[in-house]
Amino acid sequence: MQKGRILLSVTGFNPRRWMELLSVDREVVLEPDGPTDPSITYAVVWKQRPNVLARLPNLRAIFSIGAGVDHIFTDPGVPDVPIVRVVAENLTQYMTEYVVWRVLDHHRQGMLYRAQQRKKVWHEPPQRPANDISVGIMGLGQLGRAAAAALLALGFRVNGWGRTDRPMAGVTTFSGDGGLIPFLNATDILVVLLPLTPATQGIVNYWLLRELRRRNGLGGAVLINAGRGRLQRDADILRAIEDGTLKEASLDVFEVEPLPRTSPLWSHPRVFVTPHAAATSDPAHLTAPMLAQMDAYERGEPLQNVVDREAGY
Ligand code: NDP
Ligand code: OXD
Repeated sequence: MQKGRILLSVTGFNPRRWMELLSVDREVVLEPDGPTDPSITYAVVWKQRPNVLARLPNLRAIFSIGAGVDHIFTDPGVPDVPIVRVVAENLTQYMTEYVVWRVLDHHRQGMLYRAQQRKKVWHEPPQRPANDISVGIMGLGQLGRAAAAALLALGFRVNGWGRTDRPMAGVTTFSGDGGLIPFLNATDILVVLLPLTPATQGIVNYWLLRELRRRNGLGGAVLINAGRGRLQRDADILRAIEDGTLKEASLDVFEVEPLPRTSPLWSHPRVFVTPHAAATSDPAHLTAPMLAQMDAYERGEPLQNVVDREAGY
């Protein structure tokens, strides 16, 4: 029997490689043959065109090209079929590298040394051991837990905050609204790996940053956000850096992406900017598992990594 067609609906980047690799097993189209095309059984999407999925009668599941799925829900016409998100070793590894890289750079005073080098200054500031620093991970999920394990191996103390209490060996865990302030009060370097949902939008604001621990000798609290830009308020981060609430920040994500050229974040000496590049979705690693899931689902097996639509992630 002929396998159903895949609709590959992507905006913001060229999906050529995704097209090639998905096409090894199924016919792939970039547009359906009309809004009610019966031949489409799966959709693989990144910021799909609004309403393109709404009336496809035989659509069985939607596959997100990313770990996050907020890009799917901005479309008012998302039909009630399962949504599968990316959970993959390769993507997790990229995110772990990013988090470890940024934590170590802040911890080992990378910003100060780069400024000193530009001025040819030979000066060694005080060093402190990793086990004197608490890294707090907001969002102790697939990516947060892997980053936590790597940070623990380096000797950092690690706190984690989630919606529900999910203990992890070696990590001090906090959960829910009641756990947020104690989590922040015990955190020197805050790593944000939350999904963007109605409950988390704008959570990284000035008042939250005020709750981070600022101990003498450590030089101030640090923010690292690789979750989503709309978790944060860019202006609040600038304010916090300017008034000493934060010492430095590493930001991979922004309220508006691409970050507008007029944003003061681009040139701030204590902000490290990357272009939403912490953990890329590599089709060479992700298309085969997607195709395998489609086949397994058609054999009657359950889909893996299905989004909880009520929770929004
Ligand atoms: P998971 O779903 O595995 O983990 C999400 C975590 O956030 C869970 O610990 C969850 O709590 C927690 N959480 C969700 N909502 C709340 C809330 N309201 N209050 C407190 N905690 C909450 O996601 P991943 O780890 O796979 O990915 C996390 C995010 O990283 C993605 O959604 C995406 O936005 C971002 N991302 C960014 C990339 C980049 O390149 N910058 C690349 C890939 C992902 P609980 O454990 O209780 O469910
Ligand atoms: C993702 C992303 O969600 O790359 O995977 O942002």
